[in-house]
Amino acid sequence: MTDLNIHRQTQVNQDDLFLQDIFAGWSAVGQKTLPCKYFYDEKGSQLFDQICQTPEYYHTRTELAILARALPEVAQYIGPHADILEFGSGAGIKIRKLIDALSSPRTYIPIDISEEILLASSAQLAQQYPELAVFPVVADYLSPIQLPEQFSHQSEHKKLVFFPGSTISNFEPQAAIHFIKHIRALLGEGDALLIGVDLVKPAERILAAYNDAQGVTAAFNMNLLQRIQNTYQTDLDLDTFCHRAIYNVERSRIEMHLISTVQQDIQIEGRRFAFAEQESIHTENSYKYSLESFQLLARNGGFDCTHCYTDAQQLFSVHYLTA
Ligand code: AVI
Repeated sequence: MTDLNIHRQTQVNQDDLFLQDIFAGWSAVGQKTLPCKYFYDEKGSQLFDQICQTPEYYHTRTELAILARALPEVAQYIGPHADILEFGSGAGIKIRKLIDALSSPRTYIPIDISEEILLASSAQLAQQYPELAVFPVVADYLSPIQLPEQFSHQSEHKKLVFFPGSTISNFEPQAAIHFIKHIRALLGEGDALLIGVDLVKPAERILAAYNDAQGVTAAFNMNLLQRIQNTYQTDLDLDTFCHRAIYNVERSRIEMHLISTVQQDIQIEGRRFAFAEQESIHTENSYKYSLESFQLLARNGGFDCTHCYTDAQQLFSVHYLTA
């Protein structure tokens, strides 16, 4: 296997963090919650890849088609020998398209919390692109991160942050601005952020994408409970929950919930939590933006909206934002 220069920044045990978040999210007065970042264990990451291939989930196919058109232009704007940083690197199909389009990119810094998947995909990339220096960073990118020096302000090379897949949709709008500001702070003038953003559209189309006929999204949502069952001492019974995705029109967001189909008490590691029949655990928000509302957000985050690409049906968008 290719030698990789790996940066690890996960001091806190993920199982301990997850347990703390379950306790906090289930003992709150009112709506119970679980953070969506816990979807992505090994099984969850596989299920997410399957979601991306369902006929209803238009996001991935559409973004890839937009990228095919946009990337030759992006390569012109950013120029040769760029340093690329990617948040939440995943399966690696889109990054290959970007690397292939750019002229002799210098470094690639993928940041992901799932160490196994990150290291496997980084090793493959390093082998496939021997000229590219790959520096994987194992970290939760929602926490402050110390980046490898190759991505420092001093470098005379242009920097490009790649954040595809509309992961920004899973941030609350204020947190999204905060995160975009954080990205801006990593960049110097003329550097850029290339980001994919899902667009507002008729509710039926969006609802279908989160209630696919094969039930993959349901399995993805239910896997959070499976992860609890696999990790902790619990009497949790998966058969007493079901998946629900609703579209909240006022807030332009899909909400995913896990619904308790019975009244019950659930015990986890010695703590009990009461559920009423039909009570929900809110597991994810996925915000849908108009081109204008996202561009406003990007400007509030300190970027110029230099170029914007969409498909003919305006299902999805890719923005080239300049620092
Ligand atoms: C990763 N993220 C942009 C996906 C979304 O569409 O919000 C996660 C997802 N949840 C259900 N299906 C896909």
